[in-house]
Amino acid sequence: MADLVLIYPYVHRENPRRNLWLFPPLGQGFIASYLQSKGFSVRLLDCTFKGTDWAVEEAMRENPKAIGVYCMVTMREDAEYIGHQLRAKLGNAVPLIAGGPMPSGNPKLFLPLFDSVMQGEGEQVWEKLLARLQANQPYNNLESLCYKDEQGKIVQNPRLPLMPKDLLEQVPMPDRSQFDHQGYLPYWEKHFGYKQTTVFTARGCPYGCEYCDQPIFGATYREHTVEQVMTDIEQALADGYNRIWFADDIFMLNWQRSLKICDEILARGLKFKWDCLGRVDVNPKVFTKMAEAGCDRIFFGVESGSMRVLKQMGKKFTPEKVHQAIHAAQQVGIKPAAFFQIGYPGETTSEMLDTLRFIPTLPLDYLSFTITYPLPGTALFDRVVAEGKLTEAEADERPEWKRAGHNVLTYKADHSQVKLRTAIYAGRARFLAEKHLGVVGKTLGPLITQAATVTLQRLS
Ligand code: B12
Ligand code: SF4
Repeated sequence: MADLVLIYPYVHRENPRRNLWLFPPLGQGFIASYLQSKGFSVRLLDCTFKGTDWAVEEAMRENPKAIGVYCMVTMREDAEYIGHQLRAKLGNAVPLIAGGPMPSGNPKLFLPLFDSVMQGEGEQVWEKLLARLQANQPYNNLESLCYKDEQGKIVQNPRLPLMPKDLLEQVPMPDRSQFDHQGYLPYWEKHFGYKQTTVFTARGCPYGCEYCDQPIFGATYREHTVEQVMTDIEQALADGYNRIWFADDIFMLNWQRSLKICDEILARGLKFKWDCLGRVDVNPKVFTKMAEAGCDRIFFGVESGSMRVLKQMGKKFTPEKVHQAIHAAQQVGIKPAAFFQIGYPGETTSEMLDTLRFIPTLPLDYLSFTITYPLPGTALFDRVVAEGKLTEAEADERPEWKRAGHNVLTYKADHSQVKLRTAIYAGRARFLAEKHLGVVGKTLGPLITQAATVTLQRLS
């Protein structure tokens, strides 16, 4: 019997041939280890390979004092399904609490199906909530909780401040013993030929890009110590993984610290490859040491090849900077990867084409395209609402992003979904042709962009 059951409602239902990055729920792992260090028992239920009905059954079997369900934008339907099933079986006997990025940013969507929404960082709030339940005291007046009162009015308590630096530097790293290694290890081996898992070394990002959702940490940045990070890496390797994905928003934000982590990986003789997310405006000298310490790939959030669009996004870098960083990474043997968006509100056809022409000038190993999705809680969402391209009610009713990479248009854009998808297919087609077809690909590439130029100019 566990005091708390935490459910991660992602279910892997994709075409089995698609290679998706599937990772265990790190946030719940952090909550579990923190609460366990305070004497509470926690059971994590990850639906990825086992499904939602299994999680509901297991949650019932645990007979817990509370049940928490995580949610982010792609998981709303499954989180709600789990909420309905638990409510039907348990009535009001056990508090059901929703949390994670989506409930934190838009709590009303989860009320009253859930008794309460916990906004932001979970560790300390759960500690207080479980203590209240143990003492048979009401918990809804706790900071960070949001609920519907008896009149049906939403009450949103102020948020508990984020964990102070000294506490964050002492919290135990995620409880990996509860992750579903039997699901993840063979999945990764089969789909990628290596076994990768995530490690989280620092919380948040101080930049405030217009489209970026920061519902948990806001525009703040706090680090775990190098010692904490190394302990966690060593645990992940001991669990059987041989590749790490540093899941921080930007792994090289404090590049002196990134170098210390690299030094420590080398000093301990740890041999594994790793990936991370990065910005292009980092000191390129860092790449050399990162490569030495096993960095295989950096994912850069490049987003656009148009200076005007980059400025509108608030990226604070130029296409030239993108060039410099991506070439510098490639020169030391790191595979540069990049994320791009198409259909950014206000983007013209000519700016879309700037992106399509910019990409082939970069020595990229991997390319991802997304149709821009204005997430509630972002400045972009507010702009799109102010411009009359989306109403809040429409946004609430539209959990269209049912899976990663869904690429559906979710607001009244200046261009049709067909046009945006055509741009994406053209960008991908040229990238793949040039990457895999040698001289033939180099000849085909410009023809693909030419054809796309004519087509995009014709499509509305
Ligand atoms: C690493 C990462 C990924 C990885 C791995 C995801 C994974 N399963 O681990 C990959 C690359 C696969 C990925 C993919 C996507 N991601 Co992502 N990802 C992240 C990132 C950078 C870190 C996640 C993480 O490990 N955080 C660390 C832990 C400590 O934080 P946490 O999980 O939030 O947990 C804390 C709280 O949320 C809370 N909490 C956690 N669980 C629970 C449960 C309950 C019940 C409660 C009460 C509280 C609670 O307490 C925790 C500890 O304090 C976040 C941004 C971020 N900084 O968090 C984006 C983020 C979560 N991703 C996001 C998005 C949009 C996506 C994609 C849809 C992108 C796309 N275009 O396809 C896909 C969807 C994938 C899917 N499975 O459906 C958004 C979600 C926005 C939203 N409102 O839902 C975020 C916030 C990024 C952003 N800035 O927009 N992602
Ligand atoms: S998009 Fe990247 S750089 Fe911009 S605020 Fe989000 S995490 Fe930070």
